[in-house]
Amino acid sequence: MKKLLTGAVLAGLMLVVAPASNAADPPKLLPAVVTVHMRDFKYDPTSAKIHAGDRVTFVNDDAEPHTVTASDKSFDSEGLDTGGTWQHVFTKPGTYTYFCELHPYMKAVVIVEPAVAPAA
Ligand SMILES: [Cu+2]
Repeated sequence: MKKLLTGAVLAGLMLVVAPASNAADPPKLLPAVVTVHMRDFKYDPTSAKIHAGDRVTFVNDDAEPHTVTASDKSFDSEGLDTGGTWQHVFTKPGTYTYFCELHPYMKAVVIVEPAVAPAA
């Protein structure tokens, strides 16, 4: 009788423990690596959503030079020739609109949300 009870308790524990351990898996926060291309006089994508601390790489695929210039001048790639790349780490949450100084009709935005969890 005692043995049966122990087995039943153990089985019950395992049922409880198994789903709990799955639920306890922490969401993995990979550092986002977002790339924005400059192509055909447009930024692609025109809207990128990231988290604070993420880095964005800008790549000029056009035959013309472009810049990545913040509307508030908080960052500026200066001229990027064909194939040129520039990276920027967005440390503060906010909405950052930017444009090309050479072609001001080129506009896009990076939306920086607060970091979800501290990196372990
Ligand atoms: Cu341009």
